[in-house]
This record gives sequence, structure tokens and C-alpha cells, in this order.
Amino acid sequence: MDVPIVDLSNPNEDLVARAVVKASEEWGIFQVVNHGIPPELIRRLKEVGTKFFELPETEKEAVAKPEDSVDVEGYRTKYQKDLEGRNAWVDHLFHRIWPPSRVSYRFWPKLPMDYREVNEDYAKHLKKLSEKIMEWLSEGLGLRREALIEGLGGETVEYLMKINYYPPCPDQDLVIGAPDHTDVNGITFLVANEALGLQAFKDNHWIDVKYTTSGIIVIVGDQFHRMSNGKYMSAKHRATMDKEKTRISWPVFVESSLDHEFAPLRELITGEDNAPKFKPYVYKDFKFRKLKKLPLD
Ligand SMILES: O=C(O)CCC(=O)C(=O)O
Repeated sequence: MDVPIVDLSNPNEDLVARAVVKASEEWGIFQVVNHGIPPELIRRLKEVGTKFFELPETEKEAVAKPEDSVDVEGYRTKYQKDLEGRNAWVDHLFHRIWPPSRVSYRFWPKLPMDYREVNEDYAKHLKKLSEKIMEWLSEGLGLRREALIEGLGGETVEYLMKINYYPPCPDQDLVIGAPDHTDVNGITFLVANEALGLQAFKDNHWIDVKYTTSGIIVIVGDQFHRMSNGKYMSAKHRATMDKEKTRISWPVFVESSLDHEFAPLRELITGEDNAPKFKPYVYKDFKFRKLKKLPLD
């Protein structure tokens, strides 16, 4: 049993769209290949991010998350415990890459010099890919192709880049990179370096996600699970650390702006058989309740 792979270069768009919909219904996680984002751009994205994390700590502190900030943007080291009491630690950097009005360059590394150019280019390409996939997912619900994008906030939808830096760890029983979770946002697009570690939970098993150098992992998050009234799965996943290699991953979270209210899409709620399964939420309240593990429905 492997995480589905969808080849987007197949000229039969209907077939591609159906494969994306099926993977989102059954898994909530899949890999796309030949997706139109140039492999060279993905290679450079990984190169500039890796170079940033290899800089001395003082350089990285230049984009540190301010102590008093209530937002996620900036560089920091995070320690936490997972449910089995394992330590989880990861250095990470968050910064928005879209829309331009929400980009704070103060959290974008100044070094390496081409960091900004590469990330801006990636944002433009990724937005196109993301919108295509959201359109297919809307049609998979029997709706207009704009339905999910609009429900997520249309022009105000944000793209949040995160870089996770997991140092090598010899003892997997003691330390985990990212504890199991589902993503809180609409949909996530993830690339990583050659050290594998991402695992998806399916039918009571943890399954290694085997991605290729220029493949992109797509993860359906809680917002799309709820907006699709439960039709699309929000994939439970986690990241383990490699015994010898440093693992780095670059998820981009596509999400509503904090004040946007989202709910099961109104066009889906037709008649008694299709009652909404989830409450509407202003995104910031939803995020807060999920983070604090408070009941949601
Ligand atoms: O590193 C990975 O592959 C997964 C990261 C992740 O799930 C997260 O940052 O939320």
C-alpha cells in the first residue's frame, strides 16, 4: 500500500482530475509528478533554504520570531512532547509568500542572496498548481471550479512557507521530528531533501511516503475536510528523523486569512441528506481551539 502518485502531464485532464479527487477522498495525501513547476526551481528552493540553515546561529537570529509575537512568522527552535512522551524538536522558519500584501520581508533570509528571488518565483508557480488542484477538487464535489478557493477566502487566501530542519538522530524511540497531526489549513504542498521521514497514517498503519526529488506531496487539511462536508480526508501524518542525515522539508500551507469564516460549502448543503456535519468557524478561532485541543463541534 503506497501513497498515490498522480502524473499531471497526462493529456487526459478528466482522468487526472479524477485521480486527484479519489486520492483526496481515500487518503488525503498524494504525490504529484510532472506538475509544471520546473525541477530546477525546486532544486534551487532546497538549495537556498539549506544554505540558510547552515549559516551561523547569529545570522539566523536576524530573522528570529520576536518573543512577543502572536504570529508564526520567523525562525525558531521548537521543543514539544508527542503522545507517547517522545521529545520532538525541530528548527523552523515560517514566512508568508503570498499574497504580496501579507509578505513581510523582514522574516525572509537576506542570505543566501538569491533566497528572495527563488522564493518569489516558487510562490508564483505554486499558486498556479494549487489553484488547478483546488479547481479539480471543487468539481469533484459537483461544484463550480472556484467553489473551494472562494470558500477559503478567494483573493485573501494566504500561502505560508515553512522550512523544517531536523538534525540526525540515532534513537528513533526517543525523538520524533513532527508528532502525528492533521494540518489545520486547506491544503499543503510539501517538498523535502533526500532524507525520507514523512509518514502517512492509513488503515491503522504508518506508511512511508516515498517521494522523488521533484515530486510534490499534497496534503489535504482540516479546512478542506470541513468545507467538503467530510468528503475529502484530512490526512494524519508525522515526520521521523533520520539516523545519519539531516532532513529538511518545505511545506507551504494554503489557508484562509485569520478573520475569514469558513464552513461546509453552502452549495453542498442541499436537502436533509446533506446536513452540514461541521460548525462554521472564523479561522483564527478554529486554529486556537485545535492548538489548545479544545472540542471543535
Ligand atoms: O517534515 C515533514 O515531512 C512534515 C512536516 C509537517 O507535517 C509540518 O511541518 O506540519
